[in-house]
Amino acid sequence: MEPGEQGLGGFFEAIRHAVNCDTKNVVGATNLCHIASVPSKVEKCVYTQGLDSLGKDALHVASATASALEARFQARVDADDKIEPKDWMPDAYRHTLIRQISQHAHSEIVGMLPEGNWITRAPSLRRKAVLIAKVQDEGGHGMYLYSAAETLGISRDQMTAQLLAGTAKYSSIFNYPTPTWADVGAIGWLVDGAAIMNQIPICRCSYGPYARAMVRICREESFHQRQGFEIMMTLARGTPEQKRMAQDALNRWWWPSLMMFGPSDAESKHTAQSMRWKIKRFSNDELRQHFVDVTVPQAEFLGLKVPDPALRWDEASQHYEFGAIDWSEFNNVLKGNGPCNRERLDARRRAWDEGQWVREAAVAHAEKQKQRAARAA
Ligand code: BYC
Repeated sequence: MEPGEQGLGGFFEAIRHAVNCDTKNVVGATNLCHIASVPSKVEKCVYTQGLDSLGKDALHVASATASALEARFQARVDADDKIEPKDWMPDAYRHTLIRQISQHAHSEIVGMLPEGNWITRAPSLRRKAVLIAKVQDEGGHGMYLYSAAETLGISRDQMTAQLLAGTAKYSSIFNYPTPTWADVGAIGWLVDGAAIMNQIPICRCSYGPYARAMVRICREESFHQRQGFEIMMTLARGTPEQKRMAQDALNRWWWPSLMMFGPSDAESKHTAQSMRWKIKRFSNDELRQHFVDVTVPQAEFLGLKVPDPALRWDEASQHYEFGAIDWSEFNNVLKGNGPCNRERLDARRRAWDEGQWVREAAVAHAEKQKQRAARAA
């Protein structure tokens, strides 16, 4: 049985026991680095750059009706076959993937900013080295994801233009500020924790390039989550002032982290279709609940209090019940009115403008290499 086939609890349980990781017995760790049971065939393939908007199937099915093509496509999805870039796929499937993968890529890139804010002020050389490596990892994730989206027929320049024009979304969570060092811990613990909860199921997404990109990303996110938890543990066990800082960061990041999973299932316009296509394996609410169930005991281990007076363990359902999410805040952030929306986009626009000479130099260098090779031939 593969991860994802045995329901949410069983899925994460399988991950937990898949390999003998050093975090296995640490109460406070999420243990989501255990993704060895991701099918190995997923890891063997590489991206294809040969784009063809109709796909190889089109050569053989000129007379086939659209519904026959769709039925065959859905049968492949149902059989857990991977859909590859040159395969026939419904336009709506292609557009859904472009939307989700490009939003995901933008989130990784914009997500470098809140933590990048602390690189120059990290409290020790060790913390600085780790933080630089983490932020660099997020940049790498963005690159894999832009590459995965490109296999669907959109260019990196188009996606960048959409981000800079403010027409593309990126995760709501990165529109919140990081005023203290504890925010770096809270982001690693909660934001990366929520991200891997959401992203491990994507390792089994029906679209091959996206699924394969997620394997490495999840392994790295798992390390990020643990480094964040370790920062929180150090602060929580430090001076009263450090503990207050950790609690304050938890107070500010808790609710936005729950919002990361997206609107409630009742309000989610894409979930039902995305689950039929196996782009998503679990609904927003299922993943959010699982995050709460896993994270509340971690907060208790840290000696911190989750800022939710309605939070209580329900013996009958074996889940935590939690208070109502303020969806007006979420919608406001999505509309561009969060505390840092403007600042984040300004930073990306500045980086694009200031990187113009690098792009020009790279093109000039490639041209020079080409001419040199032509002369040598
Ligand atoms: N923020 O029908 P729904 C990271 C939008 S970065 C903003 O449920 P779907 C990291 C949604 O796009 C990881 N928008 O949509 C990096 C849709 O709008 P459109 C980021 C959101 O797609 C650095 C509308 O609301 N993770 O790990 O079925 C440092 C309706 O929603 C959000 C991903 O990108 C949101 N939170 O489900 C540290 C994961 N939620 O497009 C860490 C991949 C919803 O119709 N993405 N919206 O205009 C997904 O899994 C899914 O796209 C979502 C939403 C669960 C996010």
